[in-house]
Amino acid sequence: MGQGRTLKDGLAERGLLHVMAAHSPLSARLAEEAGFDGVWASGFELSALYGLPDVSLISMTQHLDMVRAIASQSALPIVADIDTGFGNALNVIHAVEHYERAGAAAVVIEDKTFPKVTSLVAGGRQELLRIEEFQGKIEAAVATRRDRDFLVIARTEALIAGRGQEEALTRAAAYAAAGADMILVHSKQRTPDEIERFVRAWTGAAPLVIVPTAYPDMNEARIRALGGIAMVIYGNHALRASVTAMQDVFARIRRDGGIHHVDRDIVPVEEIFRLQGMDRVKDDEARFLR
Ligand code: SPV
Ligand code: MG
Repeated sequence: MGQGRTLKDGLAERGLLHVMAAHSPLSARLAEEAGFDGVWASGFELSALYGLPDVSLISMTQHLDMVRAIASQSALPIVADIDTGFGNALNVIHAVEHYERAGAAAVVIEDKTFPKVTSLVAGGRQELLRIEEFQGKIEAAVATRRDRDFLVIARTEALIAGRGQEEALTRAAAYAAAGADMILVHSKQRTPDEIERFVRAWTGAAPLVIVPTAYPDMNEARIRALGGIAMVIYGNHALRASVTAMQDVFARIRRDGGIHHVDRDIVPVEEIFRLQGMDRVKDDEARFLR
C-alpha cells in the first residue's frame, strides 16, 4: 500500500491529520514516537539546517535526498514541501516523478513565482503566478503521479501576498478544478480569524490544509469545531525546538565551565543509541560476526 493511502485512511478514521515538521530521519522518528500522523518535509527547516534562508537556494536534489533518507528510516507518510515545484510545469513533472519514487505520500506545490521568498517574513516580496499557469502545474502533477492515492496538494499564498479573501477563494477553486486533492491556504495573520473566514466561505469539495505557525491559538479543538480542515501542519516546530534546546544547553555549558550541570537535563547517550538502532547492531554482531 502506498503512503498516500495511509494518509487517506488516517483521515477517514480520525477526521484530522496532525503532521509534524521534520528536517532529518531522526526528527521524523521522534515525530513518529510522539504519535503524529505524518511528517512535513519542510523547505524552511531544511534551508535553516544548512544555515540558509528559505528563498529557493536549496536544490531539489538536496531536499529529495533528505526525503529519501526520512522515508528509509520512518514509517510515517511524508508530505513533501516542494515549494514552487522548482520551476514551471515541466519541472513539476520531473519533481513529482522523483518524489513519488522516493516514497513521499504527498507533494505541496505553492502558487508563487520561482525563486520564492519564505512566507512568514515581514515585508516579504510575495509574487504570485498567473492562475492558468499554476493550474497547468497542478494538472502536470496529477497527470504524472503513478499511484492515484499520491496526494497533490495545491497551496495558495494569496492571503500571504495580501490579495484578500476573494482572490484566495478564486485561486483555491481554480486549483481544485485543476485536480488538486487538497488545498493548503496559508496565512501570516497573528490570529485565526483570517483563516476561519476563508474556511467558512469555502464551498469546494477539496479538504483544506493549514499551517498555523503565525496563529498558534488555532488548536485542535478550534480546528475540529470549525470543520472543513483535513490536515494541520506544524511547520517548523522540530527546528525551533532543537534551536531552543541547543541555545540553552550551549549557554549553560559556557556559563558553568563544563558539562557537569547540563548532563542530567539532556537525554543520556543510551537514548541516542536506542534511536540509532544499536540493539540491532548487537544482535547482528552475535549472529553474523565470526
Ligand atoms: C515550510 O515549512 O517550509 C513552509 C511553511 O513552507 S512556511 O515556512 O510557513 O512557509
Ligand atoms: Mg516551505
